[in-house]
Amino acid sequence: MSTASFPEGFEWGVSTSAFQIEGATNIDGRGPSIWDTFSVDRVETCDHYHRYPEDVRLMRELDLGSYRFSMSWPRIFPDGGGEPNAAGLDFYDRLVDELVGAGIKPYATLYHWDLPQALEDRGGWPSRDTALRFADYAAAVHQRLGDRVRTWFTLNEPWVAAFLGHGAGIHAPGRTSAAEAFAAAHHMLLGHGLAVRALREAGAAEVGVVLNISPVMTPAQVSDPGRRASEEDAAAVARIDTLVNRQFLEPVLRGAYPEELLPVIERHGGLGHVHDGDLEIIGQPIDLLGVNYYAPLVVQAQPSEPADPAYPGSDGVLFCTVPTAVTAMGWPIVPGCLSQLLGRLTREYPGLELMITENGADFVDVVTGDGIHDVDRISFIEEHLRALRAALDAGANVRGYLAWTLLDNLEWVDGYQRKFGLVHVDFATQRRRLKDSALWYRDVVRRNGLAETPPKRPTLETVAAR
Ligand code: PNW
Repeated sequence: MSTASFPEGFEWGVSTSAFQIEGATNIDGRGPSIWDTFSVDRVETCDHYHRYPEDVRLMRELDLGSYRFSMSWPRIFPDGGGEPNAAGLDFYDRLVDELVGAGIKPYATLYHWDLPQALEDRGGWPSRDTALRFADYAAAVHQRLGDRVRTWFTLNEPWVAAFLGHGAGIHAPGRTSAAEAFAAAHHMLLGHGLAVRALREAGAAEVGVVLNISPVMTPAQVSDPGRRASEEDAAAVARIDTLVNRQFLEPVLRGAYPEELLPVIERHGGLGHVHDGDLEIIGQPIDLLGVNYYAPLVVQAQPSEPADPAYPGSDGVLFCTVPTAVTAMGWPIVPGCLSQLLGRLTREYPGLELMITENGADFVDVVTGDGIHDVDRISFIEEHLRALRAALDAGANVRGYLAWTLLDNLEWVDGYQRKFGLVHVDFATQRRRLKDSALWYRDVVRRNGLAETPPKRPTLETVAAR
């Protein structure tokens, strides 16, 4: 096999999430979510709720074989419980039919951060009851869609939802308590485990979870991964790795919290929310781990540094910026980290099947009459696909790659300024236009791999000449 081609049957697609694209927040019985409450921006976004046939056609046009979308819990349970809202289920029924009709394999995510506000009002994720309600929700949607959706992801990026939402307070629901963040994380994990059980009992073919895995390293290791860190820096790296990665990987894949995390939770509200038997539920076998990778976390020891509220117990750790290329959001671009992290998962959890469920970048696109020129996005994805190819060579078992994302959309607190789409959306008219990256990605999909020689990065003159 040439270095640029991918294994036969490798899956190519895109990911999206309900709150970021659907709009239509007030119709067909949908209740408010914590993001409707928290968002300062308008939430109509891409109106995918009404335009899904066009969006599925776009995916078809790009020859994509797989699509990960999320379901809006408050469409199905507007009040958090009781009987499911049939009109909400109908929407996903239509969407799944449209996908299957187009030959696109659906991957459903049950929770991409839009908790029903009604459940937040009853305590939200810091309350154990939310985990039980999550399992009921999983069973209800499976009952309606399980004949066509084979693969179910429970949670998307529980670290972000728990710690940015309850620790740092920069995501919904905007709480700022380390104790609540750890309790929320545990109840999300418990909800995952209970949902896995419910889905298996209902006969689901495959079940998994999606984690944001950020390789953690010192500034020197960004350009020289083999570089040895000082003892202090290595300890700083390990602490952050435990909070972001191992806090979720270890319970799900080994049924236990990392030993070194327990005293940290103990110091922030205690372990009272962890009941006997919880870790057995959380650690039930899964079929597939979804990996979202954007950027590494770069840290070093700095004794005077106070803890960052997104990382309780991180006092003495400095988060660093490094002189690498960055995306418009300022996230460092380090494609090699993708190979590194796939290698690590393969080594530490042998036999685990992986899927890249998000990878992509926001850039300022050049929008002209003749097209949308996003060379930076093409280079970003191209370089990450080369890193993924290297990881496959080294033995990682990766089923597919889903780019983030199909459409420019509502990027959470950053609103509409951030552009992650392969497809440009004019929010005034809802007109969709394929960007250069979409056309380039279609070639990758058709070829099942990259061109032997990377496309020459266009210079300013060649962009202007087009
Ligand atoms: C992911 N961080 O979010 C989400 O799954 C998407 O919904 C989102 O649009 C995409 O990445 C781009 O941001 C993240 O601060 C948000 O570490 C924040 C972080 C990581 C991922």
